[in-house]
Amino acid sequence: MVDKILANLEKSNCAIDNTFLQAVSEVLHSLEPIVNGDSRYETYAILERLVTPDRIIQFKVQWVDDQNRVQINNGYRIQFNNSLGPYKGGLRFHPSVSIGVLKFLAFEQIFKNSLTGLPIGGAKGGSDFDPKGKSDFEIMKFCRAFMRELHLYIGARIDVPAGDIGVGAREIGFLYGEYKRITRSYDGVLSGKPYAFGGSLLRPQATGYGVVYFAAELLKEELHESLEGKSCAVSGAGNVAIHTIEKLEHFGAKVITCSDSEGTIYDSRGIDLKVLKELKGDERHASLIHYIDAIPSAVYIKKEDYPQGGHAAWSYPCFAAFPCATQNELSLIDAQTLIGNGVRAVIEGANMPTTPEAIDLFQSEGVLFAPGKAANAGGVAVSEFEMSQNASMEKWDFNKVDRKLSEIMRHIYKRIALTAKEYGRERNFVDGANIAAFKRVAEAMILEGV
Ligand code: NDP
Ligand code: 2IT
Repeated sequence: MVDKILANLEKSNCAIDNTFLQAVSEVLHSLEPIVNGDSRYETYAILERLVTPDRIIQFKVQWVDDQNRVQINNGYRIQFNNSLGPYKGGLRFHPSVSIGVLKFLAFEQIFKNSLTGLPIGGAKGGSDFDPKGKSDFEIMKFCRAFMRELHLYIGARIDVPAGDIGVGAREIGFLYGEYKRITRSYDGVLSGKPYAFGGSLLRPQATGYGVVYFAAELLKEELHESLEGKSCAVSGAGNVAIHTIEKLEHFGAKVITCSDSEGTIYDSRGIDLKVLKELKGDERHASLIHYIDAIPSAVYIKKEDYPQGGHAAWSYPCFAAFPCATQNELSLIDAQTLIGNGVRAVIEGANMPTTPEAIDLFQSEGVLFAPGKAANAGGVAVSEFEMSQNASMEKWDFNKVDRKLSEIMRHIYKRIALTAKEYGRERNFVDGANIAAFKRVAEAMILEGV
């Protein structure tokens, strides 16, 4: 008993996590050419202020499982920067969640949200709660307990959480229900809500569809190519991966891989979305191994059967790769394999899925590389559309949201490509994204004073 408690404490208190430093280091290196040319950034200590969260909120989440056992989890919300608008960013429910991971995600969110051009600041939150294997009632009880604490810190003009890994419309529905019970306020304080009570059409699809709108623009402008008939590799099998695959298929591409935390599917005929959605849609957690029950010609590669340091999703020849699962899932070894197989573009659907060494290699080998903070910004953009609809008590139709989403994604591509060029970093979309996003946030921070 004591050992179990100590082991849990060790996990939540000693977790060494370098993802925040990884994210900050990439951004600061990108910013060198701009910060050296403008003394205001030093005068106003913009970089130091930008890498320090406004506040880190941690709370205890107590709930009772289906066997009437008391369960305790850690809950967090990191409000990083609200210079451009209310804090905005998802909630992640996954056993790997720690302050370090959420700091990296909240930091990235500042830049992503800035690139959308919309009035939203950066935040992230979540819990080390593991939704896998939990009943609907357990998920509901956990979400209600989580909101009992979180409601103290959020508000439609203060901080608007949404989904991320392990949090979809079902969880957001339970969270919003509890928020309304406590506050009696129907103000749309979360985005990604079910359509029945304030959700926006297209929010479930928005991140994945946006990734593909971005990719189509990038390929057209940089390579004079389209996605039609191209083989694409995708990792993940959750919200972002499923809708990336769906839109790639709409555009005539053939998606040959997808994966979950246990293994990878390779389907040379193209991933069957209906089968995939039955296993993994709407926060379902069945193992991908069952894909081959429905499609026996597909191949399943168990994670432990693939060589250390590599990921099977990246081991097949493809024109473009879309990492859509989690951070640091595409390593240097994977980059070497993809390049050896002739990949032309890598477009990130997940947040920071590519390691720094892999990014360097793609860039030096002339592979187009689009960072998640630009390519996956469609999700948060449609979240902001949901905030607008809630504020004005309107409902926009599907085509209106889709048109606005695709405009934003094309605009983000143009803005980062132009910025990269302007600073002598042509085709370096990492530097282009970081510089363009930074300029907007930094101006706001200067104007609002210290
Ligand atoms: P989901 O929970 O819907 O799906 C996550 C997928 O990734 C699952 O297939 C899961 O496998 C797999 N996965 C999660 N963690 C790991 C891990 N540690 N190792 C291997 N596989 C893992 O999450 P989303 O699709 O919403 O999020 C995916 C990525 O996209 C994340 O990086 C998220 O931050 C980012 N993102 C999400 C947005 C959104 O709107 N939802 C917006 C922008 C970015 P399994 O099924 O086995 O758990
Ligand atoms: O990483 C992300 O951009 C998200 N998880 C979505 C954030 C949002 O507020 O919609």
